Amino acid sequence: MFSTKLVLFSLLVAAVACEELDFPPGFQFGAASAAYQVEGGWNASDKAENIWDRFVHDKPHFVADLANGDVACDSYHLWRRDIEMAAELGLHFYRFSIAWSRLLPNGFADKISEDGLNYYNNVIDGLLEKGIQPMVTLYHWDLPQSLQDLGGWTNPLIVDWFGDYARVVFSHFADRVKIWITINEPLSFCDGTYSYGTNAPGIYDPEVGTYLCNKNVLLAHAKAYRIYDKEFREMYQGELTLANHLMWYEPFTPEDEELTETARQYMVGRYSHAVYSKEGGWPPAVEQVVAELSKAKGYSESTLPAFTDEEIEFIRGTFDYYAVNHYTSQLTRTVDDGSPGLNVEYEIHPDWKPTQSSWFYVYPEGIRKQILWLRERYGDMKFIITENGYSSSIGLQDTERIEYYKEYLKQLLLGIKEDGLNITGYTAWTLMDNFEWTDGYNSRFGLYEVDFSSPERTRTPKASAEFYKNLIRHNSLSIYDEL
Ligand code: PSG
Repeated sequence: MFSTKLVLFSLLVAAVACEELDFPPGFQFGAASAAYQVEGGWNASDKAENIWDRFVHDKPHFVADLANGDVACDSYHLWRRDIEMAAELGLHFYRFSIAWSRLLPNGFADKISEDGLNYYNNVIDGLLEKGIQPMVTLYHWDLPQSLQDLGGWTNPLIVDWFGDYARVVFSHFADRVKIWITINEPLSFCDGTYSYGTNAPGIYDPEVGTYLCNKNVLLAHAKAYRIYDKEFREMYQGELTLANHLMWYEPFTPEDEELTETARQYMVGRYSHAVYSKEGGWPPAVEQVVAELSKAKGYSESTLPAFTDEEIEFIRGTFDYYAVNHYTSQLTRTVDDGSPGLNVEYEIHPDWKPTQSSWFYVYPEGIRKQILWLRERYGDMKFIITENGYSSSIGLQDTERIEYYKEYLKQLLLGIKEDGLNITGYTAWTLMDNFEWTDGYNSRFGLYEVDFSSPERTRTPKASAEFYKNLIRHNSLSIYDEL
């Protein structure tokens, strides 16, 4: 009798513990990729050159091992296998991006490539046949070179070029694609290009280029959103937003909190405030930092381009959810040297484990804190994790990657259950090893290994693929661990 009770009690405890590790019913799991990182076929059919094609061919020394994405995973030819992998994992959705210069070889909407259309129709229809929702990114860094030659993201005309491109995409695919990301991680390509010169097209112009790109990206995103609203929403009922790169900044000591918040506004608010905040426009802290920097350079006006009232209204509220790309965190420490601008130093906590990527240390709590910060600043809304994953050089027995996924997913569960965060989906970066930008093929993020030495680009599931598949099947972390 006593022992029966005990057994029943322990079962009950176990069941409750299990439930704690369940994701809400209907939670959506997916995996992501991006056109330039996987497709290859860089000059197949009438596809035109884009800025990454030009960058890797003209400045190969910018990329580790002089690698490039000419062939990459050859998904331009092997898309059937990609869909098979997505189905093997049981993904609810697959996030991929459209290569602008494959669909519109001139960059402009005057000519649409038949082969480009066919390719993306095949991918979309192939996914839907397996019951997998396509989640489509319009722009994942591969601007047509023809548009770069006209000034690219620093030319305000790009707002219309992007709008025209978006309209072509929506009119051909919005009948089947219901979830959209307009632009992926503008911080990475605006700041990456103009502040650091390390992202294609590698033009160093930190005072002017970065902020022009920043402003035009926000307007271009809003343009695509408004076009969807006006011409497509009623018919297709899709959801759109832009995806931001979110590094969590944690104060080194409580005294560092004030400048840490300025750092968050500079790195996250600069690409979020205009869209998600009640008042719109630039975050005041960013206006102040750039004004100070400009003054110190001897300019009589700030190099942060102002928004007109119309522009503020045009951008404000152009979202249906918040797309979270999050990998890592940094500690911020105030350096009181009286110099203009943002006086902080970034550090890594000694307990945070390094990964294969130089910028990337493991701090699982960061993802929960980051999303709580977003909710506090911009209000309660729907969050979808659109990228999260782990980089290593280890092959098929990738236990560290499984550990990473478990820990970060647990933090999301805590955010959902204890903080009431409205997180409805999670996207693993990435379906398969691919061209990791300037890190080439050294940093591997894939659930599937790709053999880049074989012309077949053979894909093999890693241990993490098995983990992810089980997680999705049970909609729970309970089969692995306790909280
Ligand atoms: C994301 C986050 C950081 C740097 C680069 C990225 N960070 O926290 O310092 S790039 C982002 C991108 C995708 C990459 C993936 C991994 O959208 O294309 O392959 O993350 O770097």
